[in-house]
Amino acid sequence: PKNPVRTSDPGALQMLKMLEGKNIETVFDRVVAQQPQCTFGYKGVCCRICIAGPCRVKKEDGPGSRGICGASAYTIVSRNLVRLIAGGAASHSEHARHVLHTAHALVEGHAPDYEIKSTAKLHKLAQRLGISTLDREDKEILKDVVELGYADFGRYQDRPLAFLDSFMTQGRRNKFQHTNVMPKAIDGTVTELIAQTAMGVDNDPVNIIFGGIKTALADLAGEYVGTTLSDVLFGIPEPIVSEANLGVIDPKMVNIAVHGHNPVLSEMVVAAARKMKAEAQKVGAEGINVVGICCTGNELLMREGVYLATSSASQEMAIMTGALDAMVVDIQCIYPSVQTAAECFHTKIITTEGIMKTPGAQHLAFKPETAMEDAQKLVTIAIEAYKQRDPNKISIPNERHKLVAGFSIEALTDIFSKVCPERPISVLTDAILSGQIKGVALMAGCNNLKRSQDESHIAILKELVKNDVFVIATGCSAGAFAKFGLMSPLAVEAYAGEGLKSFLKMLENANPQLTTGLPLVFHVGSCVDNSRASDLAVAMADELGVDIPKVPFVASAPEAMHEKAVAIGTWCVTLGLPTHVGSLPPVEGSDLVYGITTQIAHDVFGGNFIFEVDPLIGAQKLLNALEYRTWKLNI
Ligand code: BF8
Ligand code: SF4
Repeated sequence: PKNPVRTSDPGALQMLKMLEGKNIETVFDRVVAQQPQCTFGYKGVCCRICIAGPCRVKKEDGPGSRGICGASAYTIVSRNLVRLIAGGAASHSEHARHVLHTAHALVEGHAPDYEIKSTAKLHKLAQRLGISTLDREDKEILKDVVELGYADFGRYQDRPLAFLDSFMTQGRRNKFQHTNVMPKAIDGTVTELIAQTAMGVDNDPVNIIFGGIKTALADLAGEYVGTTLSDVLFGIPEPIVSEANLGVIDPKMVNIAVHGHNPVLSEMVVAAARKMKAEAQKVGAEGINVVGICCTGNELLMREGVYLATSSASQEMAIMTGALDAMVVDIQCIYPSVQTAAECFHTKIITTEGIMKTPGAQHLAFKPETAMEDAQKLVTIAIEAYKQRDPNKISIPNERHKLVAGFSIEALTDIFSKVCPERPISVLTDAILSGQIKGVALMAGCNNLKRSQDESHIAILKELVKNDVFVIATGCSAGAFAKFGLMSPLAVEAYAGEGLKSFLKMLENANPQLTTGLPLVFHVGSCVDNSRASDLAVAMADELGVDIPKVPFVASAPEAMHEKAVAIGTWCVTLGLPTHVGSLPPVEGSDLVYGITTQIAHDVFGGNFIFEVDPLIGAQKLLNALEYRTWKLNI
């Protein structure tokens, strides 16, 4: 490897070392080959919205300061920015739509392999949405929930999105109405934003950004659909012990990685693998080892305790162990390069969704109607591939760490309720008001190789917990902590400040039923499960009797990369959270747009972006924001 310094993940580092001298290309080579990156694109001042372009803002003033149509820097930067949000919202809602279709097939009797796993979640969800549960069959209730979900995707009437409105504080509902950003439909809002930002339409940066904010809220609604219905179908996560990093790939087993996002597929692969152990043994393996990558890995880790092999930037490394027999992918964050990497080994890449194919990879269209049959076919492909393994090519990093995951808000509330059954969330808010802990931080988002993989996630986490912040994590940020051994009770002693330590100890003492200690950082799920973080912020606001902008709650995406992360960051700000981003989005080309996202947003919504690439300074800014909010609450 030419550039091992681009990762700090101990498993990936070991893998790169093992690859030395073998002519295998990785993302760490390609990121270097892309340097220097185009500064126009970097600052957001390259417009390719119509084919008169590309137009670039080249000068401070005169004709060169505008595009051919006359669009100025603020128009170009804001349009580009909000189109990222549209991409993110489209992605999350595509995922959610798929979960919804599966639930629909279930109620229609066409998906015999799925069930309503959590009646409790179904009833809770229905009550939130105003759907009657009294004397009704679960399937009838689910039918109404699904219909409301579908209506949320395609509504034309003027009423707020149910999967957003029902989950918010009254203060946020009013705010969204007054500022005209309450979406009425998910699909319609995404489409409207694309239309709004087409050539020759909106060129007012404030109006464009408000369109982006509305779309980010539609994104949050999609996340709510995804999380809540996944809980109904697959269960509400509960504390669970597992392990993470490349060392979970077991040379004695048939190894199948599930990679992507959607539990609708990956849950079935796990179920099929559990049934097919004997088939694997027939080819000489000890059994079948399903491991997760990226967010579908997080979904399975949370609900099934499935090992997390790795996260976004090191996804190719799982193949390079030489012991991965198949990688089953669905949608999002799957590098096109996984197929190229697989061609150097025996690994089979199998795509499963109509909108996600890869030249050279096998495609098996996965359908809810034939889910178990499809999943068994996928497992069979892996078992067959196992026979083709080349023992000389196997090199698995000796790196795996124990962890505790599974902290849905229901699970956290349950833990708090052992201290105070009447008002569980007051356990958290009282600890903040008394100064025992400093507030709550959501750590989320991707890897972005503008910095060394995982380095910023780890640096910020350490800084926050040292200063007694209660940290929850999702997505590849959670993946980073898991891979580094920081999501374990053992890490508490080493890294938590005294206040956080005593708070966790108090919770453990009140919860003797827990078979494991509490971790340093609480895994709340995949990226769609950032909706769980929204739930926690809302619950804290309600407990404190204030709106979210007053709650000592911050968010950070230290290595944001995907369009989805831009959408999430934007709704975090709109909910009223100070939101740190450690990889600069393309906004520097317009002082006005930069100012709107970092300052004006605060005046309107009470939250704001904090763009800071230095992780320690970023962490300090988050701590300052928490301290300020707690001080205000206490006066
Ligand atoms: O949805 S954190 S790199 S895997 S986008 Fe992707 Fe980013 Fe990872 Fe999950 Ni989220
Ligand atoms: Fe150029 Fe305007 Fe077309 Fe953008 S929309 S590419 S600025 S002419």
